[in-house]
Amino acid sequence: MKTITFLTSLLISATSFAQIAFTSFEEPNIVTVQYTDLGDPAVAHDLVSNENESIVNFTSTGGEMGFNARYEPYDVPSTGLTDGDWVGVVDVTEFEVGAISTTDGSQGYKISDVDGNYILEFDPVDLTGFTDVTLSFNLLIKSSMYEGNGTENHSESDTFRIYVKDLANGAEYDVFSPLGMNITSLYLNFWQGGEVSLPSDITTAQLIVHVRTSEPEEAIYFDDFVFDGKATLSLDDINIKQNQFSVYPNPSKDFVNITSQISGNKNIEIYNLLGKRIINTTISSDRLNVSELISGIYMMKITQNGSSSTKKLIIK
Ligand SMILES: [Ca+2]
Ligand SMILES: [Ca+2]
Ligand SMILES: [Ca+2]
Ligand SMILES: [Ca+2]
Repeated sequence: MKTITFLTSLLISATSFAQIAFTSFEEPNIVTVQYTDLGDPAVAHDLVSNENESIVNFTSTGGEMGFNARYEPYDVPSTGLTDGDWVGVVDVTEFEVGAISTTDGSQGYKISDVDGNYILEFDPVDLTGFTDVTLSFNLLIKSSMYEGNGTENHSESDTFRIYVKDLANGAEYDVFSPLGMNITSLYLNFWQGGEVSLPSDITTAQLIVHVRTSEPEEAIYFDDFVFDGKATLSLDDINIKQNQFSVYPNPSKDFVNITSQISGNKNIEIYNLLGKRIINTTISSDRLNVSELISGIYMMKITQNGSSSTKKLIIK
């Protein structure tokens, strides 16, 4: 019985298409209370999920991708999300969407009335060992009242962009980008699906959604993000290859994210170019505070579960 299982897995792994990462926004809890940002709308900041309000951030538990939301003000700051807005994970069957049959499940993500810029960043996706990677999605653009062509940072220049960032070099690839267009011309008011192929040289991809809107009826919904690809190795070999660490942003300034494909504490040692150890710490999350480091080049040794890797870290 064991032998058969082994052979089967070998055959499947030879050229199989596999789902690499996905979210349908079905795992986060639903709270049908508007989100109110308690931060300063005049300055850019990470958004924090508030108790008993619509969820804007989600930590992955191994199934759907996690995501974190940020806010950036207009050039001349407005109220942002401090006035209470429908943003975050919503039950689309309870909202004014309709035509949900093309989406999966009942939940999606809604962004409206930002009065500034809303940037939703998803967990990095390791594409090592995959080729022919595609990203598919569903979206709905409500209202036909959007103003401007999205090229300026104010309330009469609404925009909505989905893109993938290559975390190894910062390159950005548009998935859905109306740059220079009035998004009224893209007004859908019903769910519409899309799929794009990603460049073959991306190893660590981050999905990002950017929305700039200024009215409650200027609402964007999206759902069903799926990274698919062709596995070039056995899934076991991919797991081994992916058990490396991603470090970003790099160059970095106040903090650096150190991610790996396995969970557990990571020991981080940072040395300057003279070989002097400046930092020696253990982190349980991905984020390391490096604000005490002065500008320059450092070597960072990351150890997790007995395996180590050394990477160059540049501090701006
Ligand atoms: Ca869904
Ligand atoms: Ca608002
Ligand atoms: Ca507007
Ligand atoms: Ca508003």
